[in-house]
Amino acid sequence: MTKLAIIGAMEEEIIPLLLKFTDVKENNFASNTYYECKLGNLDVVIAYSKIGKVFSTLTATTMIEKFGCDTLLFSGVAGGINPDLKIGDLIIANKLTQHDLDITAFGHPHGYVPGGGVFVHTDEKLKNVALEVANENNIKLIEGIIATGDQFVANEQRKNFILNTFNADALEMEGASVAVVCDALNVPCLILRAISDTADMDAGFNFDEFLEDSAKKSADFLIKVVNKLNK
Ligand code: 4EZ
Repeated sequence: MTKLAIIGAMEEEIIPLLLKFTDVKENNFASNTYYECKLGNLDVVIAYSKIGKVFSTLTATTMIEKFGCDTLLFSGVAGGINPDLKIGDLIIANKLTQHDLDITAFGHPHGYVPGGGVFVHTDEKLKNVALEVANENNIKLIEGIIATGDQFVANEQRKNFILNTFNADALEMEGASVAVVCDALNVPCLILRAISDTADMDAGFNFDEFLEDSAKKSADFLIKVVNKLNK
């Protein structure tokens, strides 16, 4: 690892991260701010992409192609689907899908387009480092499927569709697009999320209440992963 990218979707998701790094320099590019910084000798670039698949694709691609990052970590919050995931709990994706990608009219499964696959996988080694960190620190971390789409899900019907179609454990709006970029460009990635709500009719309310706390839980865990990677 020579340069590490850390992405969140919202400012709230990267604020607790930025505090941990030194020599922070702002670099404005493509209508966004990239924070170039250091952790000891390690070069790190941090940014929040803005919400959704398009903005997160732009940010992930920029991190890799413009800034030369060769490892990518995403930190943020998600809606829980798996009933084992309570607000504040952590999940890492072993694979992700775009739940709103739909050419089923042509007989294809949900999440599939020709040339792509229903699921995109994340890096096994990074995932194992995260699982080790969880183990060593006695932190609950679930490994599972994350479904991504350009919708804030706040109803049981959509949530159940995503559960039944993809067997997803959590849902959010950026993970799969970032993972697709990393897979295509051969950059190992880790998608980490802390639960802020359970994508039901209380989701909007819960999200507002728990965004800050859960974003910090994800950020604090991510820093532990970064420290282990940087040893
Ligand atoms: C998107 N992020 C939510 C951004 C919402 C409001 C101003 C995560 C997330 C999420 N995404 C948390 N809970 C969710 C849910 N129920 N549906 C979709 O990545 C911004």
